[in-house]
Amino acid sequence: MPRGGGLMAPRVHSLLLLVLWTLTAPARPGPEEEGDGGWRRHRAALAAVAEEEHCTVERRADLSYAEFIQHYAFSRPVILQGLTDNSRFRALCSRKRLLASFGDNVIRLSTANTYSYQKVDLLFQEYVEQLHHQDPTSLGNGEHLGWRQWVGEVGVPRCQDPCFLLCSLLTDTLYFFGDNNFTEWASLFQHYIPPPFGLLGTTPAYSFGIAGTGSGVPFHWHGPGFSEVIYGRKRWFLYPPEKTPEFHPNKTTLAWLQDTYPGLTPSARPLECTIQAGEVLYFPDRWWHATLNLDTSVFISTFLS
Ligand SMILES: O=C(O)CCC(=O)C(=O)O
Repeated sequence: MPRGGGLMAPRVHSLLLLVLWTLTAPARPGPEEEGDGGWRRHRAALAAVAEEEHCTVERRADLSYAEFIQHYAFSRPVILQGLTDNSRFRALCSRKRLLASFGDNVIRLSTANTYSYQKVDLLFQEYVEQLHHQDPTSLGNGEHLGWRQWVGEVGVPRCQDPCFLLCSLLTDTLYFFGDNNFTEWASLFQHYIPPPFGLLGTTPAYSFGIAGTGSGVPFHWHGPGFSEVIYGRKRWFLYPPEKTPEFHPNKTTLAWLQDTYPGLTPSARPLECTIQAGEVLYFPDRWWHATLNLDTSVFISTFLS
């Protein structure tokens, strides 16, 4: 009998060990991740959360302020390229450096639902650690894409109140974005160079965020602003103010993408595009928008309010 017992063939045994290792190994930066600042991409996410087939938001390199005002500021979104160089800020936002500087900070997470104001306080380090254990196919609110495929639409288990925090963390409904303590994070924010385009009568205000693959914010609207991706990729969906989207405020963007988006006629589709690291999306006043992080993403918005 081979050493190690005859219950399991050695190849199966090695395969099982490999699967177990893949599931439980902590995220370690490898050479391929250095460009990601250590914000490891979740391999399983690739099939679940994909980029759009056609980007329908214009990309403009070297846009002048006059052109911005004339063609976009009050009328349509645009993706700005090459306007600022935030490589210093980007280096400071690597996983390792953020953890070293801010790991012990308490951060405030919000539920990523349109009309919910649930807040949860957590150590930044704990939040970062659980990002790598989030399931990119989670649909939020305790629902899971895998469960749906297995059990259909009926009888899908949901998180109940007593397990709210645990379920929310596991099912990706909590989001670190906005609610930043500007005193504690000032040493980082002072290195960010915002897009150099202001709007008369508005003051810029930052919101910094880090979020896991498959997470995002469902449709909502507010004043105009810019959103820059520092690491990762973020897919945006946008509708003009007069075109209220079909969506459920308590469903995640991923659930909307699975359930609603495929049934939209071409004319009912939103403008959409995936913003890559280093790009900046501008959204005009009162435009509806929803987001979906295709990777673990680090991002910063400049709201003009
Ligand atoms: O970046 C995100 O995921 C959310 C951004 C957003 O919805 C906003 O800026 O209002």
